[in-house]
Amino acid sequence: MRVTVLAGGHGGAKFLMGLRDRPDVEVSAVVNTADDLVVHGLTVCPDLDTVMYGLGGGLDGERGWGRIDESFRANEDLAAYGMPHTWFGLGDRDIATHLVRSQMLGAGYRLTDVTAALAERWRPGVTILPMSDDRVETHVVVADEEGRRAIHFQEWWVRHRAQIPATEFVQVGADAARPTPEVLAALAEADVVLVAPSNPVVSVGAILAVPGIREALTTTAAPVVGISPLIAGRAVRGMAEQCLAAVGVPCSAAGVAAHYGARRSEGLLDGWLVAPEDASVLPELTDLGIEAAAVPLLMSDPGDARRLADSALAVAQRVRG
Ligand code: FO1
Repeated sequence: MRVTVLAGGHGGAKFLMGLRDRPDVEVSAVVNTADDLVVHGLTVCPDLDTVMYGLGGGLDGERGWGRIDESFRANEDLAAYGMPHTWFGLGDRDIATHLVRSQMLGAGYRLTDVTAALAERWRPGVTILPMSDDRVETHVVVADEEGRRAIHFQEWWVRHRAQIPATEFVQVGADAARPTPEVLAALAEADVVLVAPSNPVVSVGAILAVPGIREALTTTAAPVVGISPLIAGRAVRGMAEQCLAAVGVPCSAAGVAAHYGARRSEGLLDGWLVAPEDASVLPELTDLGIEAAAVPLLMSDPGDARRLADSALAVAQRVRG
């Protein structure tokens, strides 16, 4: 069974680990690249790397990003030289990934091909597909005593810990970006499409902002089933709550489902998984035309992730009828 997953960083990687281990499933992950940034002349792709390291066994599970057994000596010296942006901590091992990627991009390789080359080493067990080979960057419009301005998502998230209220998220470059042929094929040929429990605004939202992807999702014959990134109104990790508040989407499992919309009303979803704590919203989802189930969503270990993947595929089966 061919399964295509829309995924961001840490939540996406954990969910993909559960799915990958099913022997009957061949997985393609369409991964958000709008968190990407160029720093010290290197192209850094946080979500691609989190998925690659996570599935390849190189991720620092504590931090949820970057490499295990990491050091930050180079970053310390960059700071000693007074270089800007050292608030974005580049690990010494992680820098090797960015050097390989930046050299290949500079030689003219597409990000899709660079990602495949890096994955040769990590053997993630899924095909990792950047949502686009074109540059798309999430910038956050903030307003504080310095006035109203747009800053890169990473500056908002890492430097300011999302503490400056965001009024808008803009995917700079999205209008001119195209989905890769590999992404369009993965969406068209999928038997099932799953939306991982990733940030609905800056991860899944960024993927949907690439012209052509939303259309591919509404026209695919595959059932589209998502997993709520919120449990009882709280994000498991990351900044989904701050992002949803900024775009006026209710911070709830039902709110995110309604935000994505039901396939029957030009939206995305055929199915939606919520946590048992949110089982009370199931009738509301049914009214929206979304097949829903309440199952444990926390992925504390690979067994949890596998059970969640099985539940998502079971809902897809129900949708297919
Ligand atoms: N997150 C942090 O909170 N602090 C950092 O210094 C940091 C550095 C970093 C370097 C490479 C990378 O791939 C990710 C990094 N992240 C850091 C995480 C990053 O902000 C997130 O992975 C996503 O962009 C948001 O999900």
